[in-house]
Amino acid sequence: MLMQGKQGLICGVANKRSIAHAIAKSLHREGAKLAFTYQGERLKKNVEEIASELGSSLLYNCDVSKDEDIKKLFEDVKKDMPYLDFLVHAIAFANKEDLEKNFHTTTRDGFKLAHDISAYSLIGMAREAMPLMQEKGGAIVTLTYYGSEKVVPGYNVMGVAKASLEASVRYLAADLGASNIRVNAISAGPINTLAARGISGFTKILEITPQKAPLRRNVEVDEVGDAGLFMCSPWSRGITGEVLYVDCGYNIVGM
Ligand code: 0WD
Repeated sequence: MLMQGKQGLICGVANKRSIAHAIAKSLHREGAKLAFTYQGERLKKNVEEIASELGSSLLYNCDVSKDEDIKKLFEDVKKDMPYLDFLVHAIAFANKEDLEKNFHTTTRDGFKLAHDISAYSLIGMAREAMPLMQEKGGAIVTLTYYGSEKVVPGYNVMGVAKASLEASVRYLAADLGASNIRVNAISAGPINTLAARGISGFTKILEITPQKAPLRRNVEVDEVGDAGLFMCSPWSRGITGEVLYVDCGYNIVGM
């Protein structure tokens, strides 16, 4: 019961396959109290069901592309939870065509959208979460992918947005460290989720990874869940500004 007496907010559950769901399950298993966001009515029912299975009825609507939604989210959270020990940010989005065509055809609007939702949202959320974490300290965890460092066909603008997200993790960690708030990213190997299916050639990524990864397999979502738990827990209390790879070792291989 590593997380007994700890409470936090999970953002980015779309359905049972979501990485955010796996992290929530691991946190729940260790006794954490959870609250969830959902993105609009489209996903409310899914998130409601998942929350209830994990003993939670704390749900908040939040579209992270809207400043007012982020502000209201943390005002509402504060009424239910006067402090937060952790915040899980598992949110990303890019236009489908930007994940299908050649990277050089990315439009200004597509570039802005991917960065706004996939990278800026972490900054906006961290800023609003800060007052709820300042007193006791806290942990913020986001999700990234190897396509931020190396070219992965089809990942395109999302790779550039993830590079921005990882840099934001470091700058946020430097700012928030004085308040004992840690900010880290988990770089997960490919997992078959709703978001992943939007990437053209994702099936190929799932095929190629086990051929090269030292563990000779793809990562399982529950393994990312447990790494998320670790990053939210006191066991990682000396770690901030870091990217932790949970990818069966794929990132260390040169050829
Ligand atoms: O292989 C993978 N699945 C990997 C995912 C490998 C490495 C990293 N990741 C990252 C993703 O880039 C993302 O940051 O993990 C994070 C979680 O993604 P996921 O679990 O793979 O995908 P999914 O279950 O689809 O959850 C992402 C959710 C959205 O779902 P959909 O598919 O409906 O877009 O992000 C949320 C939404 O729930 N989201 C938003 N939430 C609030 N406001 C917004 C928004 N504007 N846009 C997307």
